[in-house]
Amino acid sequence: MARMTRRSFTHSAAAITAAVAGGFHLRGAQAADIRLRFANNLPTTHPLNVRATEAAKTIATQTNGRVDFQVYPNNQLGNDTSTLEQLRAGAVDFFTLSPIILGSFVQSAQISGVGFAFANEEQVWKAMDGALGEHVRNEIAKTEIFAIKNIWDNGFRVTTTSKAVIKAPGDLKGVKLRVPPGPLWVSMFKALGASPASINFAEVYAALQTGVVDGQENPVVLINNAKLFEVQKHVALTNHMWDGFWMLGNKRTFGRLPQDIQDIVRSTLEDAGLKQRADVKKLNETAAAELKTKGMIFNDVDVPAFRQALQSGGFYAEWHKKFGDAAWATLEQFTGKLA
Ligand code: X2X
Repeated sequence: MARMTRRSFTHSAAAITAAVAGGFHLRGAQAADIRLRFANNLPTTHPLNVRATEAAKTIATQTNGRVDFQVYPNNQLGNDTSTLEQLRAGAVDFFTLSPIILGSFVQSAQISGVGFAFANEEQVWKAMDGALGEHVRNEIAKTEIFAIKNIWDNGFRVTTTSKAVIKAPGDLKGVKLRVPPGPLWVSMFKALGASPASINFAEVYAALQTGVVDGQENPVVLINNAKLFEVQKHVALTNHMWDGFWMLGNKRTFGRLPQDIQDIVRSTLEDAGLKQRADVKKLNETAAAELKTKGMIFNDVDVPAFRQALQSGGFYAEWHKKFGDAAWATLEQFTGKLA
């Protein structure tokens, strides 16, 4: 190993100090690597983590090893509430988060989660890859974070319970239903007569297992992947909202990367989002059948009754006012008239 002179030591120490202070984390004594930490709340085997891990390999290859895109699944760096704060502070560099949980910070981001708005995936992607997604990304960009286009997919959310069978809004009366920490969720399930409890996904399995809550709501792919069939019995096919995951980044950290690296990271994550959507779509074809073999009991619901309950409960009027006429019109451009 070459002996280090006092002068060269001073230079190297200054370079390392500057690099670390600048948020670029050097690994060992090799050429300056850039470490980007990506956090999320999903199981390692979920398509989101499979595609993120694949994207990390692509980024490493395309940057000749200069970028180490590190994937931290399953709330390893903290729950959603905590990780959003870490992202804003730059302690985490990327984070996938539901638009509706993001709504606790960027209110207008929740608009893609309005209850019973989208009828199918075709409407969702036209909106999210079109004017509605652009509107939300522009709102997010006014803060210290930004969203990569091509939102990743979670799916249409259905409602599961341990005992109650949910067929119409009246069946939700008094049901202690876990919802993610997002204002729109609480508002919607209160309007439907349930007793919503905001709990981060990291704590959901235990909350269901111990009976702290009676039920929760998530897409069937995630119910299967997160093994919620072990602690839930009934699945009401409410499909009450579509949900996704914005790939969010810290603007300051990303902006300090060389332009060629920014371009590689951005395009790789955009491509990964599209591949992840296709994976979820494929898994959606078999998830319900798999859950039935694991003992879950499915039932259809009276969707018009649910929409009517939101209408008469003032839910649509409340959120139309919160989002504003222009954004609401953009939403209805894709969903049709909601209220
Ligand atoms: O917390 C949930 O239920 C989850 C995993 O679907 C979201 O991130 C919104």
